Amino acid sequence: MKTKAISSIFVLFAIAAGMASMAPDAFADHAEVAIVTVDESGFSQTCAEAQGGSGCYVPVTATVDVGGVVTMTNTDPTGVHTFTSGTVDGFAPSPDGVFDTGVLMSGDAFEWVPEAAGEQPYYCMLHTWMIGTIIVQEAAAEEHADDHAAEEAAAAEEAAAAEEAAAAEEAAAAEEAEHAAMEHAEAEDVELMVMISDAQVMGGTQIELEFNVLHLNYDLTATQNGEVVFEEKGLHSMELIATHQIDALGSDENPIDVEVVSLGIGAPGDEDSWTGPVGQVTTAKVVPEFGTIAMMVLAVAIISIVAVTAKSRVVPRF
Ligand SMILES: [Cu+2]
Repeated sequence: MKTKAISSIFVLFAIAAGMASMAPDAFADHAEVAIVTVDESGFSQTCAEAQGGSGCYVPVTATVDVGGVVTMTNTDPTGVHTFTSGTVDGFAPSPDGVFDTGVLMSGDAFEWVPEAAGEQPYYCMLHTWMIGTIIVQEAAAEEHADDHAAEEAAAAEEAAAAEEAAAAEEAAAAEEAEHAAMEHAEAEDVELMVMISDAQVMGGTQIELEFNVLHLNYDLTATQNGEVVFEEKGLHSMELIATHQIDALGSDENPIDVEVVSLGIGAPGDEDSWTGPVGQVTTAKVVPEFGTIAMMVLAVAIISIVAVTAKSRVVPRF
């Protein structure tokens, strides 16, 4: 028993040491920097600085040299996230097109090589309270003395590990980044993303749709056992989030199938001026068995009218 207690203490030390080496400063290697997402940052806003948190990305402010490599990894086992360059005002995002990881499933990573010095803000398209900053500096700028030596060593180790993990993807990632840049140039505003979440509310099911665009017109249909339990055509979402109440409960045996079909983006009733992708965006099986408050991400999907949709990661998720 005593041995066990002692070894537990060792484990604790190891964990503490590990955590210390993960302190934000340890990442401040300027040639390479790794940014990760905070666990459960998609469900709770407590990580957000507005809520007094320390940031939903770690480190929340990262520094890298021009020509260096920023590796962005979704390390959150509970959700999907993006690193999208630009700013967000409340729920209204303004992507600036410098980089966009697209939807990163847990464990996915993306590399960005900054080409110009300056401050680059970014956010998560799916959880707009998640924001971070990358400070890009000239490579020759500020090589301070050895007060950072230990940290740099730790960071280098960290970076080496990240590099190893990323090495296999590197060539592909570079190519992908190029494509992504092209895609952005051509298709900035026509990519449509819808995320479906659900919760059990008032004996029924609350469906929450989260969009990456304002003013989406769409049809929403829900069926259970082949019967339509909810059907609304020509819905219009003024905001990035729309909530619908369905008077039925899904279960493992009798799930509710939800389908979202995009009709286009624009003012309601003015179909001729609508833009953006049209067609089925996503479907999801709704089984709200996890309490009344938690929203569960059921599906994330992106459709796009450009030819390079293969690069846009259509990710239906059940
Ligand atoms: Cu997120």
